[in-house]
Amino acid sequence: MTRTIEVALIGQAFMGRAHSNAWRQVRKFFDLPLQPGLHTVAGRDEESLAAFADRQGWGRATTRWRDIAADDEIGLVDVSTPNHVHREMAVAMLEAGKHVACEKPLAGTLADARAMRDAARRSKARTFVWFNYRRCPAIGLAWQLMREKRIGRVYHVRATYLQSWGGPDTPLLWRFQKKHAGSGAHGDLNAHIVDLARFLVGEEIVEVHGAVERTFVKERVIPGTRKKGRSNVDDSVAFLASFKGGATASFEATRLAGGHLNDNTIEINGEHGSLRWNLENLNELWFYDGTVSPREDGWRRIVATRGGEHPYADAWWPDGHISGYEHTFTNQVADILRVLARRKPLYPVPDFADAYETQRVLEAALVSARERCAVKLSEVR
Ligand code: SOE
Repeated sequence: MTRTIEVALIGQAFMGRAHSNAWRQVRKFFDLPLQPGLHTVAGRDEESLAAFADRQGWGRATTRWRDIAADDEIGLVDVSTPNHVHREMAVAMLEAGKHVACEKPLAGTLADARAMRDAARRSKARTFVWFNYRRCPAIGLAWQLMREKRIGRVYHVRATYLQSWGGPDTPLLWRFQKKHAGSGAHGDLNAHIVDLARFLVGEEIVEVHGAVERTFVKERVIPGTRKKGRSNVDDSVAFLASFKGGATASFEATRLAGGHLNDNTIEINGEHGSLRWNLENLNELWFYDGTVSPREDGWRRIVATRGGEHPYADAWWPDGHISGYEHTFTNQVADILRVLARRKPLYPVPDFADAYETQRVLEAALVSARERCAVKLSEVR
C-alpha cells in the first residue's frame, strides 16, 4: 500500500523549478512505499506563483510561507530560497515538527548553519540537503568503488567548479550580495565540491593550508536600474587542504572561467588507482585501475547507465540512454522518500549535521584567505 507525504515547496525560481519537477516526476519512475503530494507552493509574487502552481501541479499557492508551519496536512517542507532565509524557514518548520529538505549551501554563514544543525538535533524530524551531484549514477559508482577500496589509500583530491556566467555584464543578483548569499562562488560552488570530496573519500578535512579569495568585478548594475552597486562577495576562492588520513586536496571555484559553463570536476588519486568525474559528462566515470599489467595500463571510461549495475539506472532508461541534470534531483527525492519510509537510501543523503561539516570547511577557507594563514578545522566550530 503506497502512503503519501504532503510536501510544501518554498521558492519558485531555478531551484524551485528543479525541485518541483523532481517531486512531480518521482512517482512516474520510482516504485516506492511513500510518494509525495504536491500540496502547497510558497513564493513572493502572487501572479507568477499562481501560474507556477498551475504549470507544475501544486494544489495551493501562498505568499505567506509561515502559514505552512501550522498546516498539519504538510509533512515535509522543501526550502529552495536564497541562502539568507534558509535558517529562518528551516528552523520554523523543524519546530513545527516537519521534515525539511534545504538547498545548498546549508546557509550563507556558519552561524546560521550551526543554528540549523542545532534545531535539527532538537527535532525528531529528518533533514536533507540538496547536494544533488551525489545523486549522479557515476558518482554513486565512484562512492561504491571507494568503499570497496579499489583506489586504496587516498593520496590526492583535486576538485574544481568552473563557471563563466559571472562576468562584468551580469547584474547585481542576490548571489553577489553578502547579506543574501553570505559568499559568492565559494558558498555556491566550493560547497558542492567539498561535499563531493568528503562524501567520496569518507573522511573529514582537518586543515586548510592556504586560501585565496578574489572579487574581480567590484561593481554590477542593480537589476531594473541604470545604477551600479557594489558586489561584496568573492568571484573566486581557491584553497589547499588536508584530509584526516593525510590526503592532500585542492579546491577552486569561480564564475569567471571563460570556456567553462558548469564544469564541476573531481579527481581522486590513490594507492591502487584513480577516479575522475566531470559534470558536463555526468554519466561517465573515468577509472584508472593501477593493479592491471603495465601492458593494459590506462584510464577506463564507464558509462554508468547499466540496469542492475549502476545506481538509479533501473528506474530510468535502457543501458546507454543517458540521464541528465534534472534526474539528479528526482534521484534525490527517491532517496529522501526511502529514508522517510524507513528504507535505506541507495547511499547516504546529507542531513543538516553532514552539511554543517562542509560549511565549516568553507568558513575555514575564508578565515585562511583573510588572515593569510593555515586554519585547523578544530579552530572552526
Ligand atoms: C549557480 O552557480 C548554480 O545554479 C548553483 O547554484 C547550483 O548549485 C549548481 O548546481 C549550478 O549552478
